[in-house]
Amino acid sequence: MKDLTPARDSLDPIEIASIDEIRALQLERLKWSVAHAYENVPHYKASFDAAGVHPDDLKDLSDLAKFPFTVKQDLRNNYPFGMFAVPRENVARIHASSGTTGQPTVVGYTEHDLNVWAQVVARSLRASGMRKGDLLHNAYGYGLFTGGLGIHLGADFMGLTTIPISGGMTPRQVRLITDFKPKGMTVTPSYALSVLDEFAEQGLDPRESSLEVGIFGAEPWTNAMRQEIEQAFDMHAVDIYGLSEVMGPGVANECVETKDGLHIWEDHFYPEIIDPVPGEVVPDGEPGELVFTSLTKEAFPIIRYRTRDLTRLLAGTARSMRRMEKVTGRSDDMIILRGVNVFPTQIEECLMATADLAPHFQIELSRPDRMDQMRVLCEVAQTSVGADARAAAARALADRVKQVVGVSVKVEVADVGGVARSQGKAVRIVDNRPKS
Ligand code: DLL
Repeated sequence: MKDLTPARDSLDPIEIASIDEIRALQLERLKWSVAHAYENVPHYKASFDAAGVHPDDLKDLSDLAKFPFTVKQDLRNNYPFGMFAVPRENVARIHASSGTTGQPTVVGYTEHDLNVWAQVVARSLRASGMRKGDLLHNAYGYGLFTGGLGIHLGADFMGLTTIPISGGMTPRQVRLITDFKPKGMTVTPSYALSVLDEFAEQGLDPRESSLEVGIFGAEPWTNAMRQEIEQAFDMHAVDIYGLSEVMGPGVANECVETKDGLHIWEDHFYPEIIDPVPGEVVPDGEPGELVFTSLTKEAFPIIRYRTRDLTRLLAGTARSMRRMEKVTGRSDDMIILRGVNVFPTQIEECLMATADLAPHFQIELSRPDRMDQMRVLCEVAQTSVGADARAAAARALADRVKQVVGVSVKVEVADVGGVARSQGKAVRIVDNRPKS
């Protein structure tokens, strides 16, 4: 794999500024952001007043802990535009969650916000190894989802040649990668696996493709998956994180030279980690739920938003800004099976360590007789894997899950193609338990 480390002098100066300089900038911006939210969004005025805090109480960064959290339900209660802090005419763009599990959450951006978004995505793409003039295959979905258009903004800002292919039509993805020869690909890791399968389907060797880096995010994925993808494509695989409520992609990104967690672009997004139950802030290094406060957003300021993503904060390495460890999962996706907490990423790690199995999987939960049961549906790596090897792989995976995670699961090994493929975010859990 090529060395894609960006030149030090190509970075934004703040990426490598001193911690003191970063903290001073954050405090100044935080004061503005909290006051902006309080003065212009009735929800924040009501929630700060109810908690007995006022923007003037914010004298130090640690004072943020006195302010109330914002949760997804607050956004739903203010559907569609109630959380906007500027007149609707000044909102240049709207994005929204798909709303498949309830009311969609709507977010807005002023021209200025779009410009900041472009800058942080460009910073992320550069950290991933992209340079002005490079070709980018952008397979994140275009539309209300922030993935496609968010990456596109940053790619335009840094002067890339963008192929706005969006998700889906997998044979065409492979065809255009082969014909256009992009250097980078932006896509969810699960869809990257579908693209990988399609290379094999077309009799092409992905290692011979032009791709030098894949920039993967929008869903949790493990270091074991990174190794698998890097090996299969002979390219770097780096992690990009973001969420629409905070901005979209480009809130944090790994550096290609270190791949040791995602640097949070802290000059725009202030992170905290809390213990989810009492909601207390925990020190850096401790695991917990990630909480974000926007520092510069005009249209949709967000104060102490509970992401439900579980990770921890670590000191900066390749950049001065702090890193977040690869996300273990969302607290919503945590399965409690007979008292044991299980995340799909743990199953992914066990799967990747088991011979003869492909990296695709889905978890099915059922309750046949009052006890919850978990079934892992996966598939053989190749059609040539015989019945004995298949049974052995199923046993090996069940044993590994028992040993590493501590739960008994049933494993079903399907034929190649037996697990539903994702075209964006993978659906990892199918819950067939009766609703209580
Ligand atoms: O998924 C934004 C995005 C697009 C990020 C493209 C990266 C690339 P939402 O649809 O609002 O926004 O979903 C946000 O996805 O709270 C996490 O649970 C999850 N997520 C996003 N990036 C990662 C990642 C976009 N790198 C939710 N690792 C977040 C793990 C991620 N989970």
